[in-house]
Amino acid sequence: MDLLNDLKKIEKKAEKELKEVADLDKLEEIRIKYLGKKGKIQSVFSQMGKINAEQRPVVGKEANILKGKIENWLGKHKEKLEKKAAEARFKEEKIDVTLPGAEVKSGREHPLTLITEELEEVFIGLGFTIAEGPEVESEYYNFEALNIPEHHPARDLQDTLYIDDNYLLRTHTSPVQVRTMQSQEPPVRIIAPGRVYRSDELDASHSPIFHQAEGLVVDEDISFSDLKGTIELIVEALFGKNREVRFRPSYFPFTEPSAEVDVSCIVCGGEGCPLCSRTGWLEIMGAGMVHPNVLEMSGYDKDKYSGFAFGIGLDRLALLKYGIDDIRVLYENDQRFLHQF
Ligand code: 2NM
Repeated sequence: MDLLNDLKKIEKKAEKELKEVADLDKLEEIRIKYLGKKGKIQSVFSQMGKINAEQRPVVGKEANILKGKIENWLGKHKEKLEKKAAEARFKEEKIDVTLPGAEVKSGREHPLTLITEELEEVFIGLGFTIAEGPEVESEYYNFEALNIPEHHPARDLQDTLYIDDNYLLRTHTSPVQVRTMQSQEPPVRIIAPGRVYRSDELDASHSPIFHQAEGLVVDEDISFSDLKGTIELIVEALFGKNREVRFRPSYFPFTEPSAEVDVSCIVCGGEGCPLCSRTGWLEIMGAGMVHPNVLEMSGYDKDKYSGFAFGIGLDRLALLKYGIDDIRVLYENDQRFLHQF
């Protein structure tokens, strides 16, 4: 048994193996192999009992020296490998701060939202309140309470989208006005914007879903001149000071008298052009004095109170205002269109 010779062999082998180590896991393996509790150095110490007494301190000293050497090598290697690993990581994680940032796309308000909010602002300025109501309505609120008789064509399946025998998708926002009259006494000054539905095929000028804002004013001594004054203010706020307004006699079951309201063409100013079909006028709303039957059915005293009401189509208004010629773009949500607003 020559433990000194064993130590020399161990040293050579350890030195060779350490040179070949490429990663930290392998390094730990080697540490255990040489310096561990069952390692090669320990095995030399374990065999000391078998050699003669004078040899023991010499072997012990050499074994301790080798142990220190291997520890030292391991430490140096560890440092080197850690540095290499860090460098590789830095290279991988390198950030080019000169690259352009990722674009954060923001949404826009829909043109119909813009028009609705603009209109609401104008009416709030005139002392109106915004009123809302259900889109699924009963026949009573959508037709009967509005003086639309049983066999009126508007009630026809051809024009109205029915849910069942009693319920339908509201064809105008007037039911909101009726609900308001039922729930509060005059004075009433409300505007009801919202979605409405008709059984129409989709084309450039029709959509089965469209948008309306209907206004209602009820108080003592409300006259047609109040209606005219209010509408002139609205037209000025929406289209500017230079527009003419005209009222043409018309008919609605829920108002008497009734009128269509035209504004001088926003493109030609009245000369005549393709937008106004060469008439010089654009029809922008319907209006009238609330029919006494409607006031009465909502529980108002028709001899004490009178009122006016009007309805504006918001889709057409948006098309006019933004110079668009096809209603469908309002419902397709094409980002290239929406991002222009
Ligand atoms: C219009 C035209 C004229 C209208 C009437 C009422 C109510 F509920 F007070 F009777 N609300 N809206 C009305 C009047 C609507 O739309 C073209």
